[in-house]
Amino acid sequence: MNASRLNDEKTAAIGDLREFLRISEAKGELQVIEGADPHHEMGAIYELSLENLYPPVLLFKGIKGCDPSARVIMNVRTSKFMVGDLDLHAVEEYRLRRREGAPEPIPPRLVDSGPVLDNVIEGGDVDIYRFPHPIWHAEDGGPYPGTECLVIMRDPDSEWINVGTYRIQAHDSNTITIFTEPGKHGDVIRRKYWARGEACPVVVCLGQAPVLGGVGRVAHGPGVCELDIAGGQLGRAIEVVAGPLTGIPIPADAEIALEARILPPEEETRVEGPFGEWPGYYASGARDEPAVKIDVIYHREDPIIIGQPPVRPTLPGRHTHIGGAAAIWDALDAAGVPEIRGVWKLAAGGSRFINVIAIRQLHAGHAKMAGLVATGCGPAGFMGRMTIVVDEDIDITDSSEVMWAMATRWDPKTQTDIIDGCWSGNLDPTLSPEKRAAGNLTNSRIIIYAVRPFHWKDDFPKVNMVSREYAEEVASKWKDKLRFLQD
Ligand SMILES: Cc1cc2nc3c(=O)[nH]c(=O)nc-3n(C[C@H](O)[C@H](O)[C@H](O)COP(=O)(O)O)c2cc1C
Ligand SMILES: [Mn+2]
Repeated sequence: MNASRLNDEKTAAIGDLREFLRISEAKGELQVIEGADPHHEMGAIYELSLENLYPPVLLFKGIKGCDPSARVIMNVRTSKFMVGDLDLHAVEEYRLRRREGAPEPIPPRLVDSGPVLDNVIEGGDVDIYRFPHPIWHAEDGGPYPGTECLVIMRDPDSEWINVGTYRIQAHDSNTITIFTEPGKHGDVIRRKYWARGEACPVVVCLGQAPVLGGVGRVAHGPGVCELDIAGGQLGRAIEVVAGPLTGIPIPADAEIALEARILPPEEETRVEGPFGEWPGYYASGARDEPAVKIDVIYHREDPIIIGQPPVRPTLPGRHTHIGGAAAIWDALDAAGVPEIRGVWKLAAGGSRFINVIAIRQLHAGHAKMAGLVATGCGPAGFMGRMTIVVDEDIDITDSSEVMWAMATRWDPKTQTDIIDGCWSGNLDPTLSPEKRAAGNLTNSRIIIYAVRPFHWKDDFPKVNMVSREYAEEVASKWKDKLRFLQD
């Protein structure tokens, strides 16, 4: 298969959920599961699937206790044909695409109708429980129909439409909560309505083209409409219908869309959480969050909800964040730190906690420049924990090599910086109850300089290992005779 064919196929898959499903099946990457229990069992099957680096796309059908036509699709963004290789080369390719410039945004195209409007449920018939609403993890405080969902809002002061992914918990037939961390765009916008004494109109989609989940999770600037970014990525406008009640654009091929109101918190709240989160804990606990009232539900025939609940980052199928590593590398370059040879996020740290920087040291203090910038720059600023700086001979995509560098080149007393008062969030498990209560969402960071100290690096003991070149030479000479060299 040539590259352009692959690109066409990937574009088709990210632009349309049902096309994604068809292509996954054709490629043998689809696993259909019938009769699973939405109460913990679906979550457990999902977690088991993530024991594979490239888990299959899961399609749950005939879900216990649900309408037989309802379906849940999982692993939309982690299948092999969507992801490709996960290595330093992928980080470099990502940076190259960033340098070539993001595709020009294409605003959505308003159309009169679309499959999302095929079924309309309103008034007393509104019932979110008609659709699958799994309880994903054992300690979750309730069902979460919205994980990789879209929360679409209109800024009351401008024409800005924002699309963000924030988790959705169901509380009763027409009440949900939307957990939006302070400062996220959805939070900024809802506060503006509340300040005027109004509820905040909102559209929630529970199943949509994969490209939309892709842009909903990324922080674009305020005023930027994520639908335009998605259009740019696809090379065509996203088709939207105007929400009949709110006027907010709804992707015309969304599987399920809710038109709803986020009530001011003084009017009505519900206890949100706990929820199993991506660092691997239930850290944000249970809090009061504003109640969200559903006025109308629209859905396609046989709707498909996307499920993407968080799981512990130690599972192989929880991929490292290639784009995040690329963004830190770009920030190091922009700050003028020379000779960066690689940036990687160790999988166990999820997308945030452990960043590793490989440098070729040029002068005394060079490793420190790299460590300080990589810790304080924008893409690493939120919820970091460790920055590990290593020499360029370390394969930073291999945790065991990084640990070896720490074990053998790092003197904890003299090659460490600890910095306090850094930006953290509710999901950080190390925040004490006292800090949470005081609203002090900050943590400390460690910078580990696991490099040969510059001023005596030439006297540092030599590495005891056969060189790659000599190993390959010997291997090719002995391959025919030695079975262990033949695989
Ligand atoms: C599956 C998934 C679930 C997420 N859940 C939440 C959430 O519950 N609350 C939140 O504030 N951010 C959540 N995020 C992160 C936001 O989507 C991300 O910060 C995004 O930039 C928000 O959009 P905004 O920048 O327009 O506010 C989640 C991301 C993903 C991929
Ligand atoms: Mn935004």
